[in-house]
Amino acid sequence: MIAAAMTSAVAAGWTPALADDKPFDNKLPGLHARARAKGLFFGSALSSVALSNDNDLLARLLAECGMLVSEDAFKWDAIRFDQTKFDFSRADALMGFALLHQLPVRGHTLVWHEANPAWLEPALTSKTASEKLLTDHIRAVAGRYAGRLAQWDVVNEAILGDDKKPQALRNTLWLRALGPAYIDIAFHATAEADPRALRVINEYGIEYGIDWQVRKRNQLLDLCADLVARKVPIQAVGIQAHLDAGEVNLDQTGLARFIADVASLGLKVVITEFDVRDQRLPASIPARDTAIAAHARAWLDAVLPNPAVLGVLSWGLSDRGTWLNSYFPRADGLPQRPSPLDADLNRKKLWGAMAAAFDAAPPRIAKS
Ligand code: 9MR
Repeated sequence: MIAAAMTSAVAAGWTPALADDKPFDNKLPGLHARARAKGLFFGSALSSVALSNDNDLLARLLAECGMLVSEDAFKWDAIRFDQTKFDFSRADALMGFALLHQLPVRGHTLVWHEANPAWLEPALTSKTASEKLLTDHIRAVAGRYAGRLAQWDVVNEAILGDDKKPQALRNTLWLRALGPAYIDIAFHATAEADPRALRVINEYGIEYGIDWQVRKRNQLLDLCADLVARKVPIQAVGIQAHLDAGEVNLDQTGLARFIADVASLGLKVVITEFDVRDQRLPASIPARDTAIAAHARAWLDAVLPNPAVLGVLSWGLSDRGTWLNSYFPRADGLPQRPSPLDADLNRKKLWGAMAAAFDAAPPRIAKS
């Protein structure tokens, strides 16, 4: 029922609480304040380049965000560029900024098939060597920031049914080296190194009601159920939420059911990399922004009601520097508009849609 109502609202060009195209006042309370009023949080990813040279963006981040995640600094290729040395300079810079401003940080990510240094896969010569490399890495990285990170994406993007591996696992360097046990090893090592950070399995492509994504939801659920049954210390599912405003199959009912199923396993949910690409929409900026905002609102309205959902992080606060212009370029060459703030750091309709979605979310009831 919800799905039908929202689909027709989107089709009708419905736009959330916007009488006209006037920008929102940047002095109104930020997205985190709106989320926090319901017991949720809002945060954003930040690149190391922006952290070191974009003070205007940093000022807006402080106004909008209650959590930070680095786009790059905690990945293997940042910390382990050299096999014999650890380089924590970028991660430490983010931690320093966050500490100064008392902002919680999520760590992203300890295990991924991308952003690895070239030396890594050749070094995975045996199960013993591979397990040692993985656990040593996790001990060093999660151990260094133990007690100071709110969450860890322990395993990122583990599933790809097309690879035809057991449990629909993606055929990655870690799967080849250790088999499915790499997931268990990573979660156990993280729990030992930093027991306080929420341990997340993070995934994309479960956002919509299209065939491969519906399959992926079930594959992820099965994987989580298996991990929980075997007492692997997983605590939450991260839904990346790289949305596509040109996708018509929002499937709110299926998405809400997926989240309820995750919650029934005793797991929390975090929306980890929210943004809305628009390469399938026409060029007009007002029309694009309206469609993006409506799409985001419809999606968030399906997700936020479940109390297992803890909060939302956008993958970049502003349209400046978004990854999407290189990964999903528009045919007309125009920059994409996926973020709550535009490239001049002004609040867009998407900002309004997100704020309104937080306002509409049921309050989380604190357990006494
Ligand atoms: O946005 C990130 C980009 O700047 C990096 O070059 C890239 C490789 O490290 O990773 C991008 O972030 C990805 C994230 O880590 C995992 N989910 C998909 C994100 C977009 O590709």
